[in-house]
Amino acid sequence: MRGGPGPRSGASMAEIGAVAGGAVAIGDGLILAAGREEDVRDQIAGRAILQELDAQGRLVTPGLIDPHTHLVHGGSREHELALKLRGVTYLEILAQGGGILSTVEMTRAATEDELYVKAKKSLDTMLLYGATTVEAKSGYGLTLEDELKQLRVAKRLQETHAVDVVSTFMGAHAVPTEYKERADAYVSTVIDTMLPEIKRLGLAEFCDVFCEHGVFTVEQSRAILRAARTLGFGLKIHADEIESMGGAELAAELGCISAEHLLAATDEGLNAMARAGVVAVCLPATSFNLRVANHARARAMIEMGVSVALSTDYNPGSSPTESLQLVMTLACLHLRMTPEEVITALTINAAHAIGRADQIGSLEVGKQADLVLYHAPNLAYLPYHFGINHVDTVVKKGRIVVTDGKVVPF
Ligand code: IZC
Ligand code: ZN
Repeated sequence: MRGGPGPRSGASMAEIGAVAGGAVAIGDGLILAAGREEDVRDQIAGRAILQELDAQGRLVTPGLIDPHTHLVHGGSREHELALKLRGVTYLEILAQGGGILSTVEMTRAATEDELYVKAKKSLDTMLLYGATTVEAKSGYGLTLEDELKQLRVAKRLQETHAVDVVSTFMGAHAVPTEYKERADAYVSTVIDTMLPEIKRLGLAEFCDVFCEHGVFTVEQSRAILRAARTLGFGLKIHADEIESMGGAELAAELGCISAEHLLAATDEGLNAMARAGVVAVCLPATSFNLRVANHARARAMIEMGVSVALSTDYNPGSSPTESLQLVMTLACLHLRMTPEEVITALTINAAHAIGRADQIGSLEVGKQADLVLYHAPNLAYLPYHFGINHVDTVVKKGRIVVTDGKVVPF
């Protein structure tokens, strides 16, 4: 699969460059050659081969990329299931002080080590299901110290885990209880205190905001993201998930690298995103789990020229799953994406959504040797045979990190 200069959109999302009888040669953690086996062998003729892994004709893809997760958090929220079945909505639970705010309480109460152990377990699961790079947001601390605690855990995971962790500051995830009815004052704290300190410590590459009715307005989101941009953060935005409020338009206006959810985005907003090159990160496991009637309009997005990526949105509330393979199935069935579009969305387009397309997301010479080998004969088999794990082997930076479906200690 070729990366090209920008994220894939339109018909090119389905052009994956699959090679039957392909091979990949790896050296120093990077791809030396990729393509038909005879050609690859020709290109590396004369070099010593230290190890060969025979895929036996089965499916190999680039390492999957999960560009939107709330990886580091305390506790869980299974009690919300009964509320949901009684018809209480996600935003109603939040307005009652539950939802994100209950995870904030559990995250504040947890030690850094406890958060690390819990997040590491999830990261192991993500890896077992084929993810080799994962974005991780803060946003369950909502004080400088508690946000730093989450971000330090993400940094420690990046240093100690085979999966690469890309860090995003999301102090504007909810208005904390102590700022109830004083959202503007909290926005000022995020801008004046949190963003500069996180920048100074180099603990996050991106800044994200939950722009939604009852959470942060378009004006508040704009103020935070502009301040973040001035400090040099890349920008992301949870936009138009539940109600249409101009989040997609704002993402285009500010030149965000990605906009997330977008179920209620307008045609004008999506067209503006296409023109501005903002990647749409669709999260079908979330709409499935929230039991909402509509899903992100991925087909319309692709036709409009918006580059679509996919992600788990792994979090303890709206999407408690680490499985990108489940996301593949839901993207086909609910978003009506083809398996080819889905793999593009989880590799090269996901890489663009986190600013890593020069290093990962395709099997091209010079990129990191991140690969997944599946117990599957072809690509369509993955979303088709759903609810189980097809991964056999994962290679990260040229090293075997999952073998026989088990994590190899780092
Ligand atoms: O904990 O509910 N949507 N943030 C925005 C979330 C879901 C995470 C959560
Ligand atoms: Zn999210």
